[in-house]
Amino acid sequence: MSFPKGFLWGGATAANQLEGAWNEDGKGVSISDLSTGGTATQSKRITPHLEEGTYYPSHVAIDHYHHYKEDIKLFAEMGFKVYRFSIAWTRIYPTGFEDEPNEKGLQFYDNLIDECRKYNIEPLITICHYEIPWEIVKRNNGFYSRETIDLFTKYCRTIFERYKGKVKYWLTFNEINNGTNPAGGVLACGVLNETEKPTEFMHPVDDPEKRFQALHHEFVASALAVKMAHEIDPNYKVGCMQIMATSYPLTPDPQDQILNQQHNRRMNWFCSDVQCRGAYPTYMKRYFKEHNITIKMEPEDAQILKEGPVDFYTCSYYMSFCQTVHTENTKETAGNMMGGTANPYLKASDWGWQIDPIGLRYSLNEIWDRYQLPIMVVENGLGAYDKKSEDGKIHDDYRIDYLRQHIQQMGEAVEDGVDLIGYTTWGCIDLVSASTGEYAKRYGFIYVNRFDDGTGDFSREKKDSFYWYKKVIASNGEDLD
Ligand code: BGP
Repeated sequence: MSFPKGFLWGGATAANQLEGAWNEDGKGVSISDLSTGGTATQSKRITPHLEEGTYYPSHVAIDHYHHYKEDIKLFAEMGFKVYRFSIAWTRIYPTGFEDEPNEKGLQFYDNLIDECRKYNIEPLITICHYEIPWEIVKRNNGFYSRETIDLFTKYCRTIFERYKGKVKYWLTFNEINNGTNPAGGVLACGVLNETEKPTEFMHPVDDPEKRFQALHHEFVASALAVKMAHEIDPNYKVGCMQIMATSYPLTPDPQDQILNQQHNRRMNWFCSDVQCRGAYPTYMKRYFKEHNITIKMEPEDAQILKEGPVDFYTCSYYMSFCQTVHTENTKETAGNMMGGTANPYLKASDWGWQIDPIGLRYSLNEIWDRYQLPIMVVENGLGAYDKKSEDGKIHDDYRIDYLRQHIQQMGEAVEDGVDLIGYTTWGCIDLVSASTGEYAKRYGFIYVNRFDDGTGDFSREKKDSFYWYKKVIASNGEDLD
């Protein structure tokens, strides 16, 4: 299996899950800073105010803000060609409403980018990764208000101008299509219909019309950002970022095919169709009609979408589900902020996400056939309980197995003709889980001594997967042993 020359191997993180320093150097409060810890069975909560004595994992996370040099050095040692991270909007515009950006926040990302450049690591920057400023959530219900488009494009202009010449790849909204689900709508769109009392993250007060209206504003904001980026620097490439929640019909019953097609259209294709093709797909008309959803659009919106399609497609990929009308003997399975019918041919991770490497090959082919745009897999990995062995080391052969099988299937997709240009594994260094707010769910090649009871000295250690991934990168994906 051979990957194209110049293939971008690397890892991915998000500011709120690793930086910590939540109120340092002028940073404001984001929705994630008001998210408590949780577990797979106990939903994390979003609280309207900081509760005394409550634990908020983003506040310290893995303290990357003060360890970034050490962390980037370790990424460089593995041979990373690319590092995907996000900028915390609240470091640049603390509430989102200021006229002038926060210089100290801008400086932090200057330093981070320079550190990557020092090792020839290409930065891949997510502009908005579940980190909408809390003031925007409170005052505007996130992207539900049209005003938030301007707040977002102001932020984009600031960072596009500031980092010109040092960055090539940008992603507008992380997992934008998560906004088609209730919990995802909170994180991806900042739509929180109840801000006076705590919200159980997995069970928010949901208003689908508001979520889809917010998504519309994100589409417009994203298209404006793409156009602006190209005007500021013609070398900029701007991508979309989707959750690829691969889904199969459980049985050959034609009813299952239709159910699955409808599910896929809403979940996996709607947002990328708008962002890659520059227009709403016709199939959503019926969905909106049947769900009593009316989206307010301004006359200029269609033209804005048309003028701002993305340059490349990216997605996260962790697991797959099935769809069926025959629910009598089926089991439900957990997944990335959503659930579905379990596939009897697949095994699940410790958190119940069904592991499906072939689904990655299948989906990459589907994406390529649909858009003919370069593709990057910008999240993939295994969240697992890592335990130190008697020799004091983490022998994470289960993680290596997971990644090996997914890389093999990406290789198959490349052979199939897919224009795959990069791969960044999720949580290349242990960090806080997005869905459950835990440290215990670890993804990294690098172990971080920090635990859910608040103990740990933040020291970093290499796991077995660290040395393995280094070989994978050095051999451009040929040595997977
Ligand atoms: C994606 C998010 C990431 C990340 C990952 C793993 O949905 O973009 O932020 O955390 O999933 O999910 P979790 O952290 O819940 O295991």
